Amino acid sequence: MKIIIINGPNLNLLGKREPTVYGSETFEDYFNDLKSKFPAIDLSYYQSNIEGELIDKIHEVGFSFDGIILNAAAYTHTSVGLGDAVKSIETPVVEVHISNVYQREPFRHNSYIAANAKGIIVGFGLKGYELALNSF
Ligand code: CA2
Repeated sequence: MKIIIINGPNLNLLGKREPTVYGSETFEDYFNDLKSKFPAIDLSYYQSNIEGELIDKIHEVGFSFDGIILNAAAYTHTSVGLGDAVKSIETPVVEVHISNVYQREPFRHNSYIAANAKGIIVGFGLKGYELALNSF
């Protein structure tokens, strides 16, 4: 089974800034642990701060992979283009957010991804990615 985790803008700072909101573990460390927990899954990881690069990656994997775990970060709340990309592909997408966006500012309550996602996991910290992986 081929699954990719796609992270959006600023998530490259995980573990390096704002530990009270996003925790103190880097995503690279978390990802390596996750890979060793799921040796049977061909798990890859992509991060970009650039909206068009995220769209290109969704197009690239969206007809051949078995699943996409997508944390589009702030673009979740702003990007019609990412929402359209998720709608246009065949691979199921699970939307993940580390924080509980519904406990935060109202602008984080809207998602352009959610309507076309297979499911949504919010507020469980980095563990949300593992929960998403278990859903495929
Ligand atoms: O909770 C999430 O996973 C979010 O997708 C994170 C986004 C935020 O804009 C969404 O509303 C919810 C922000 C990612 C920023 O990541 C940082 C990590 C460490 C330090 C600073 C930013």
